[in-house]
Amino acid sequence: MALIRHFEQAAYRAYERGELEGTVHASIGQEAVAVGVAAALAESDRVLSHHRGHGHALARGVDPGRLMAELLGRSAGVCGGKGGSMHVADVQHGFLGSLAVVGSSIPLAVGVALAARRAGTEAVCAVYFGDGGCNQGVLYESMNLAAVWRLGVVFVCENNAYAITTPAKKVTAGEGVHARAQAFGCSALRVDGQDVEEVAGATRTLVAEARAGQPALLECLTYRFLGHSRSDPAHGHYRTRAEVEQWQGRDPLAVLAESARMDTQECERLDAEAQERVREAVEFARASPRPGVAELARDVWGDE
Ligand SMILES: Cc1ncc(C[n+]2csc(CCOP(=O)(O)OP(=O)(O)O)c2C)c(N)n1
Ligand SMILES: [Mg+2]
Repeated sequence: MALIRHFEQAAYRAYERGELEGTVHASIGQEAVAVGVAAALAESDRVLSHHRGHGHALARGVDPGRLMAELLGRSAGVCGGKGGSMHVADVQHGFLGSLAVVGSSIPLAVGVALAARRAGTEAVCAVYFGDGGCNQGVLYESMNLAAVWRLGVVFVCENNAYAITTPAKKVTAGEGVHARAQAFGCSALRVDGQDVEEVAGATRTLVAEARAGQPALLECLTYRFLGHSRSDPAHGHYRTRAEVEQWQGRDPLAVLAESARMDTQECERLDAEAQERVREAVEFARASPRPGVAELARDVWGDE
């Protein structure tokens, strides 16, 4: 979690210096979802993500240097510097991709789980999406197919209460996405997304079910501490400063640090270690050249 926090802070600074083009969607405040879910997955499992996906990639074991290089558009990046912040994939780590079109990674997870079944493996596919993504119709086609074919999909909804400026509560009918999943016969749990141990525990339960052919959904109640993307201030017009501060009082790193599992010295050591890894990641990324024109058409077709 500390690695994700420092990494995204560094990405923001890189943007401010003009080293990172486009924008950055930081998951600061939501680190426990990325880490809790990843902790419950096996190495052979697969992950798909969305536009706010740096944390999901890092939690999955993607190298911070190669991820930072991707964000800075350098050829040492995991996608050769041609994907950027919102299009990250690292197949070797089972991170099959973050996709910027809201909801678009969800049906891919069903396909990945079907492929795993056909290959005779027990691998599951976890797919992260937001509360905005949960109102895309494709989620329900995906749940339906996963349920009737009994596929190993774990749908992970990161409910951070807003889709850009739209409050989830105003646009989500019924009791929420976990209740909708139950209507399809999926197992579903709703957890405190600020508590990494609670997220990991619930994910373990659901992953075991998914491996046995019972698709599942995990709804994590969380909050992004910063704005939607780099251009949105942390205290946008759509949410009050008091609300932001109340959630900042439930910082996932602090929640874990204050739990009986950690002591202050260990937290400080891990934080310093994470900071150093991010410093090295930025250095590594900067040392890599930008992809040249010759690389423009490479990776467009799978067989080339
Ligand atoms: C199909 C589609 N519509 C609109 C957008 C623009 N857009 C980018 S992020 C976003 C909000 C997504 O909200 P949510 O799913 O809750 O994720 P969060 O940003 O809160 O993590 C929107 C509407 C998009 N990328 N794709
Ligand atoms: Mg959201």
